[in-house]
Amino acid sequence: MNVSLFTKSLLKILLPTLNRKNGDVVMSTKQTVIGEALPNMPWENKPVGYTEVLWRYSGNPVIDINPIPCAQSIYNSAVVPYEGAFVGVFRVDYKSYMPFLHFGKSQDGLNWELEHDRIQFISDDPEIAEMIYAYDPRLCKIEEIYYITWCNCYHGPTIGVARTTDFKKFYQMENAYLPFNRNGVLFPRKINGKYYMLNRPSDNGHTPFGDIFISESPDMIHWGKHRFVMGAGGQWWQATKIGAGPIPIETTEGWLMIYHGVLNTCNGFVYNIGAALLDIDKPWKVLYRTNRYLLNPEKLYETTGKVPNVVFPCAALCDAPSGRIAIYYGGADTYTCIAYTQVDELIDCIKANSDVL
Ligand code: BMA
Repeated sequence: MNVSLFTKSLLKILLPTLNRKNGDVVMSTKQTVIGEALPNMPWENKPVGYTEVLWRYSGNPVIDINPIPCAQSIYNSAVVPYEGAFVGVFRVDYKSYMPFLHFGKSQDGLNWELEHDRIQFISDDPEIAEMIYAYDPRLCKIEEIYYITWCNCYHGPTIGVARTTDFKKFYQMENAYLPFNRNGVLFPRKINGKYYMLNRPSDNGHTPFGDIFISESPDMIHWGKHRFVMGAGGQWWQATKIGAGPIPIETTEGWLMIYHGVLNTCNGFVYNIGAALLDIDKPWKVLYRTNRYLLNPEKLYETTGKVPNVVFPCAALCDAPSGRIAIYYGGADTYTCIAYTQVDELIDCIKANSDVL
């Protein structure tokens, strides 16, 4: 029996546990998320009468426009639990509109203390270290190391990779791919002894196409065995391009991958949020995939800003026992926002509204 099957069986036997569904504590015979408890993560119950499976934090946006002196906006950013609180790597668009990465910390995941200077990555190779722009970071803890992946400029956009253990020194590694590529999203553990990263080959501009692929690595430096995961197409909300969002969440039903899907209209792109379940041991195999969006731009902080009509998820916090999930997403390329969901409700919704293309 492999490790993940063993973990699944063990969880099924050992739990009942306490589940908090929509805020009410209920006895449950299963825990769907395979992960750690995070009882201090941001949370708000679903508003009474609200029927959608993702609901917005009532205090959105959590980071408003002109947040620190150098910045026009902070959005599409990455957050993880760290030493009993939360830390983040943030996409900061300067008043030149050039984006760079800044570190931030927070006691509650809502109120952020943001560094005014950008992260200075340490690298032995000046060619790799040259920082022209950096955006859309993801943060992933694998075996006590925190990896940052982001859209990095190396003769065009590709996936930059760095690691840290203390959020003080950040070591930049090799770029994962040749240009052009975006949305590099690591899995939070090795699978069959290898690292895996979702990614989205693209072009040098506002790419009018894009499918999700997965790549394998023995060492986080050399990436290969590229496999197709899923493509744009089908329903219009995801017909133009798609890209992985937060670090996938391990569940007894597969890897929960929250992603963005893009509609092309006569007035430009519209970015929405959907979700899929991927096979635990062969994550390039899609088990279920939403045929409708789960969140679309409709609030002012999503429809009005630098780029109107964008909701773009890059991080998620999860409390495994209760299945609570907080998704951090960018609104209108201007604001940092949060939406909440509960894992069992979300998985039921994915399964009930699925078309695997
Ligand atoms: C994508 C990326 C994101 C951005 C989105 C909408 O191509 O550049 O950073 O949020 O476009 O503008």
